[in-house]
Amino acid sequence: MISVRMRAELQGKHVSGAERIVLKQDLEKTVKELLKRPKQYDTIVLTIEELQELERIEKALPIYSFDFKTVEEAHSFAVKKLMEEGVPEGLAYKALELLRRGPSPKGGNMRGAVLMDISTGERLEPNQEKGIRTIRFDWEDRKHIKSLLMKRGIKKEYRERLLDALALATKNLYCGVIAELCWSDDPDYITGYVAGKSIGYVRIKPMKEFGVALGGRVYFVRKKEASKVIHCLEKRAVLIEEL
Ligand code: PML
Repeated sequence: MISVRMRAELQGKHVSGAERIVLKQDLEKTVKELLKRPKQYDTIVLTIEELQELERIEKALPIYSFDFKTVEEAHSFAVKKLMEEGVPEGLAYKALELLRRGPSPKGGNMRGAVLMDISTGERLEPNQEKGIRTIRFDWEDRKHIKSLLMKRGIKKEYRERLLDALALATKNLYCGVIAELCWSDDPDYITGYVAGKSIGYVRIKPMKEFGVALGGRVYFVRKKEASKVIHCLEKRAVLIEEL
């Protein structure tokens, strides 16, 4: 199988990214499809690599969706859910605040995720501007999963993102992340999520106001497991079989 990854930039800023794990015979079709994703860019970087090993995850996290009237209510709910996974309340708020302000030490977004020690809140990513990127993951049969999402009533405008974010969150937990908080940096997309083994993939809207271009991901991990988790997130290739 082949891993195909695309990332696009505009004036040095990350604007779009996507990836697939496909059969060699589908490579050309996949590259064409990924090249259509960024709306605006001045640079696209494509990485194509043959995978030596591939692991399989039988089932994705279960999906739940919750809508709230205000960002404050949505955030309180996210904190409650993170606490169910063992994240201390203060650290859940710290993570929300990081994404609200922009998690990069320079301010603004990071390309990768923040890795936070679940006991102390210490940031564990070796490079705080780059963060940790979860890569090398996909669905075994993307089309099939997409049609299942449609049957479950997920609207078209959400399907593609949900597909990508659910696969990513599923790989994260498989690699030893205990809980995750995420919302998009796309100013037009205000649904975010929290995820964990017992809470599942919990979609929450609105995690921010429309027009806000700040967002990102925080992964809560145990410090002693951080390097093993990072290795898994960045190196091990996984395909997810079922929804
Ligand atoms: C969803 O479940 O609707 C996806 C939420 C997170 C999207 C994150 C992103 O696209 O950057």
